[in-house]
Amino acid sequence: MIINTELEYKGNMFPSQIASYEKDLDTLSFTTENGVILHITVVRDSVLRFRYTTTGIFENDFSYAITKYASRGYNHLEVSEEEDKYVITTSKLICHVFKADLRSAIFDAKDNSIICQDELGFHWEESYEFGGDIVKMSKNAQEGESYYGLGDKPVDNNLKGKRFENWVTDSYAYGKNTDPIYKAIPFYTGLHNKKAYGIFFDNTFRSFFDFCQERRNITSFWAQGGEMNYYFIYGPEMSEVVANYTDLTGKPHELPALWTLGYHQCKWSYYPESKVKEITKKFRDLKIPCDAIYLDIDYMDGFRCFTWNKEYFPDPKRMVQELKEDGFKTIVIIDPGIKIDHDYSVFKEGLENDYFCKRADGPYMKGKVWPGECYFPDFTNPEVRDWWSNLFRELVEEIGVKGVWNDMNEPAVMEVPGKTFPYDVRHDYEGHHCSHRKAHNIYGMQMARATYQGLKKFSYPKRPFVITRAAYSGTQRYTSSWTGDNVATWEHLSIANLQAQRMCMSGFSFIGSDIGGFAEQPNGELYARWIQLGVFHPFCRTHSSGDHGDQEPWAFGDNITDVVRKFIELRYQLLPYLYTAFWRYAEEGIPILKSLVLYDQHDTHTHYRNDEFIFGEKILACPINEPNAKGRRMYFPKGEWYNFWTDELVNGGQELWVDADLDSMPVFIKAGAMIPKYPIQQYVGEKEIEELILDVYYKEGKETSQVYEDANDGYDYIKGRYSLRNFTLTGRENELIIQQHKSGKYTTPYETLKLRIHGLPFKIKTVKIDKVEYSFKDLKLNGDNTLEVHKDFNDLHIM
Ligand code: MIG
Repeated sequence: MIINTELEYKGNMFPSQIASYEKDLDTLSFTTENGVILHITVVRDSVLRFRYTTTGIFENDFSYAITKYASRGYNHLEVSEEEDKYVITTSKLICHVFKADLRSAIFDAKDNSIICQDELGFHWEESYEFGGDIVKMSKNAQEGESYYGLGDKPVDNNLKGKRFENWVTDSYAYGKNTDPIYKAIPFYTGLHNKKAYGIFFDNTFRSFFDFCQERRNITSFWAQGGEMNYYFIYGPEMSEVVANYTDLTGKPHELPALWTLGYHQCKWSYYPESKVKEITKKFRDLKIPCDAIYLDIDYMDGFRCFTWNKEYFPDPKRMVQELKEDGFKTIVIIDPGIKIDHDYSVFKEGLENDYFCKRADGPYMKGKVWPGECYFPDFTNPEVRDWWSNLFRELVEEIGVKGVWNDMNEPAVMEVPGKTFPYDVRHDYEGHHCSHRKAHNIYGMQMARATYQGLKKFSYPKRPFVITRAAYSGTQRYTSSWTGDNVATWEHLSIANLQAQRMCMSGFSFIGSDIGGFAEQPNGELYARWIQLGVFHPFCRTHSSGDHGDQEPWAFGDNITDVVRKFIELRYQLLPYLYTAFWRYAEEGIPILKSLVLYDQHDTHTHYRNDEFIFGEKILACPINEPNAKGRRMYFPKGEWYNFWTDELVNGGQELWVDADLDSMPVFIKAGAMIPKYPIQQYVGEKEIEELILDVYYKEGKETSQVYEDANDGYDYIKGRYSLRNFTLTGRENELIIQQHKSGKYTTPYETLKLRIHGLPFKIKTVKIDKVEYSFKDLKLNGDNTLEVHKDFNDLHIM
């Protein structure tokens, strides 16, 4: 715990006896004799908000994290008073609030089992240096409890036994267990007795979580200022906890354009224009699919944002247009630091309008970044965000740039202790003026938000695309993200896997790592293994610092190029599958990657697994994390799984060896799944899709699958112009039934579904499509059980 060593030491203070209780609609208010107030708001039957003040009044209620679209409302709320406590009952939860000391305990309303219980509960320490309180909470860990989440922490999935800090930090070449790094997502899921709940501590000050490290049976969290303000989210399924957290903090405001789910190539830096063209041409010559090419800071004139180095890029508009004709979308980097230069229009505008951050006593916040000495826009001011968003007009509307990459937005400052702004810097914070202590963790989020606003405006009627390095809870509404400056080592390959899974279980699914590693150079084997993992991440981009050598798919010899091509091609084939998973995420908050614990928390074997994960709903993947491997052991969750490469059927609930030479990787398909595929394209939209392939994996029993499609970009889907196919597969000993229920007003360009049936245990004799029977002879059936059916069929019986 934090000990206040400044001045007078008063130590921890605690709420005393409850003196009064009031109920105002959905909010219950408890006041103690020593003036502490607790507000419990019933957000939903399974979501309670706890908010404490020690001063008798609450500050303005404002949060950057909580979305205005969050669902609210409950079915049942009852409060009763007993001798020693108040009892709050919803349809999902029972919450006790003890009269003696304001502590609380939460139970499952179904079976009265304990879910989460205060130990000391809320307590605080006065902050002599800054005013206000250091706010603290401690809870009892339940027997066998495990913990998950917290954003981008580069640690094993289960957080038990560790302590963490949330303070957004530029962390070049971080390693396993480095903490904190780029993101602050103060949300975790606790799991015990097969039941999961979540806690989102919505406090943007520097905060800490201790999962039974300091004391074996105690979990605590605290922050250096602000309010004790947290949401308790009940499952009991972990997937529900994550979905409810994502509902609170927001789903992506729109689906990403399909091309953004293709492969991206990046380096620090590709310049001049001829180099960019050489790279893009090579992709097409070698037939390696690629949709996006990146320009890092060297495209600018002296690192001035929104300018071009005309020597390297004499005619950006022409170049971007030519790249576009070849299927490449151009993405450029934009940093927050604005060069102090009185001849530079962005600087002048910022200065004239008073848009830059200032120190406590008035001078501008001056810091050194790539352009030299800079000032920094205060993105927590809505007027500044508007201004910033309009700066993208030329880049996006005129020049045709399709995406913007926000870097250094922690904010990173060079050559100073702490590598960021000092605490005293002032921020608008939507009119709730504050210091950098409070605004630091959301600065990058607000920059990405302002960028998003610009991209959205000027890309219209197409969808915006933004990438950010720094993030706080809720940033997923506006942007994708990458995991920052990793290193080309085998350990970092497994860190990338952990970080992507962890971000997904923290509500932020549009995530990927710098494939191959940013710092240093991978050998061909490491690069190939990393590509294999990367094609199963929602955001798929190779990036490197460049000064250690080339890192393009062809940089490691023909053998490696072939492996890389094979896996990027697989990514493009799986695009409708990934897009469907993204739609599920954007609609319902279901993470795109599911760690095994999130997939099946009832199987305790999953609680400590790190490497295996589910991609979308039906694909089990596990990277090879070691050099010279011919395969590996991995755990299979319960159920039946088909080896993707051989169709061999594996029974789950056990650990098994899987062969995987360098050109392969352990990938399995859940029995009963129907996996949609497109043909291989060199970029999204290269080909008209003439048929949808559905790989159908036989199972005895029932399984449902979905395929979501739309125009791949634009906003028509919001008006109902999408196509959703809901399939139910039912397998019996000598019959396979597939039913389709279709919804949405989008007409897909193809007419045919090509079903390729795997693992069918019988020989096909007859097929009935919508009650019409076809004998074996009439069918366009070839030896491998491939069947072409009209896309609108309702009911298919294979006998
Ligand atoms: O101080 O723009 O994480 O992806 O290539 C380094 C140069 C600044 C850090 C980013 C990295 C990017 C690099 N940037």
